[in-house]
Amino acid sequence: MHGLTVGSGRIRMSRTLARGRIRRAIGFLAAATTLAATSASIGPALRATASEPPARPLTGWSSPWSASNWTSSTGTPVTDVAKIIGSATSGLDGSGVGIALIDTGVAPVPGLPASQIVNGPDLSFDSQAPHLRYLDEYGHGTHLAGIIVGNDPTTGLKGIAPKAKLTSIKVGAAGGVVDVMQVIAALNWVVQHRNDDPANPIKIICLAYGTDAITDWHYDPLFFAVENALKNGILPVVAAGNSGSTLGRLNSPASDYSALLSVGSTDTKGTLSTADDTLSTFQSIDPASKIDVAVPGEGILSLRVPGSGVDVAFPGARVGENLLRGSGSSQAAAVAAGAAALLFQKRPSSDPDYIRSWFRATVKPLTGTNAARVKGQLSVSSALATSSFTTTALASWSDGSGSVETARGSTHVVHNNATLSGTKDIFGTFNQSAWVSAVNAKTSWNGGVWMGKRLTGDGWTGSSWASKTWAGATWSNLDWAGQTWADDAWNGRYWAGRYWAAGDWSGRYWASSTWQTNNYSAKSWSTHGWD
Ligand SMILES: [Ca+2]
Repeated sequence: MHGLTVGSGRIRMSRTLARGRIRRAIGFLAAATTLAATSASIGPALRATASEPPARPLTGWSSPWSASNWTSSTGTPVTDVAKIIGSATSGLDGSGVGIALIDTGVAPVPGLPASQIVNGPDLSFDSQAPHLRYLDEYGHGTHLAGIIVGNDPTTGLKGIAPKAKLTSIKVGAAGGVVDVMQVIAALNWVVQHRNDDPANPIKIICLAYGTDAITDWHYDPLFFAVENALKNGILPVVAAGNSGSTLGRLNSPASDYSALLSVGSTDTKGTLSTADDTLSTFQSIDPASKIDVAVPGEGILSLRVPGSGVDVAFPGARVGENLLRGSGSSQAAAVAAGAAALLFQKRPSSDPDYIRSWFRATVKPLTGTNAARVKGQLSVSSALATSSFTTTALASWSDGSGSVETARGSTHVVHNNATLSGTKDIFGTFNQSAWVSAVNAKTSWNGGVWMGKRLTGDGWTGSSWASKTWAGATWSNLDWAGQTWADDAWNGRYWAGRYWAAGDWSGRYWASSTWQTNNYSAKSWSTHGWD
């Protein structure tokens, strides 16, 4: 079923940890436009209470994180997706290729091999609660990670590029809440650290994030950050959005066509043949430009994070203990990112323009409604059978001087009733011209300090379940409104207050049995076969 369930309404999440019984708050809300042709289905964790301030709509499943639906329709296993895109018999597995996943973090669930996961810096609001650092409370990033590098003998899940090295840069907090400046900081970080692991250099950024901004490509700062990745040998693979024809354009930054591989979602019609596939009805389209490639993105069976926002809100999407059906251009972007890793493995010295042109030149035809809004269906097998094509490169670049506020579109985070807007990052004043110069010089990051403000730890000295971890840090700078993080966001005062209904989430789903004890750490890690 499509067009089902996009959450709109306040996200409130609380969790009481079994250890210490300390309640923490993540007092951020995102406001965004509401999708047309959808109906809200809000799970128990998302109910409003009478004592709350006026609702600020949050469409976290569609924007800024471009997953549209967590459906109860028939699921499509990733192994079938691999057959559909022609990668299953390619003999390629992504070995030697690094992929950066800028998303909501990843959780150590069964089927996500620690050996393939690197926890990069956690730049999200959650990072200030050490027990939440790197983890995926939303359930989005883990789902995408499963599509890319999952390997779960229990369910048969196998990612598109199971031997790629996936670096998670967490920017989305509980509920997916994130500001565009955190995404920009993450893009900057990836560029500066793309070669930290010489055996697995980062060649791809999977970005399933987008705003409804109306951009000017000459100046847009998010485009500038994306293009800087391209300039440094990294292919941005970006979800085109799930707004159908409502916006009349793709999400930003997918709308930066020439700089990246934009990805749309198809409905497979439940068959392995691509002949009957059509563009998903939720897929954002641009009447004046074509999305680069489309791949299956509906009802994709990937890893579930028990107790996460998505899992709690859409119990009907669960399949067994380990899997969840997810639909959206997010899932499609993850498929395409995995496919790109296979081509980089095939030709390791390729630059991103070459890989993008290779995909564009070898798409298979798509038919049906709005098929003309896409160049065609991505095909790894067609690409591998083709050696002659024209490589096109980006000719004109954003200078990064455009409005930060415009880049946010209608999505804003709110902390203690203070909206983050204008030329500010989460710590306040942002020197944009200095930033442009620093990005060009690859000096915007110095250790854990971005543009003079400490966002995270200083290097690969942290610890987590993953194979390698970037250290965390406590924020000492004030927020954009001059409020301290410690007093207002992370202690019990805020959590138990009017914004949050403590009982909804913490006891039942997160703390008592799901998170820290049975399902994850203990049972999963010790008994399941990790690749
Ligand atoms: Ca089909």
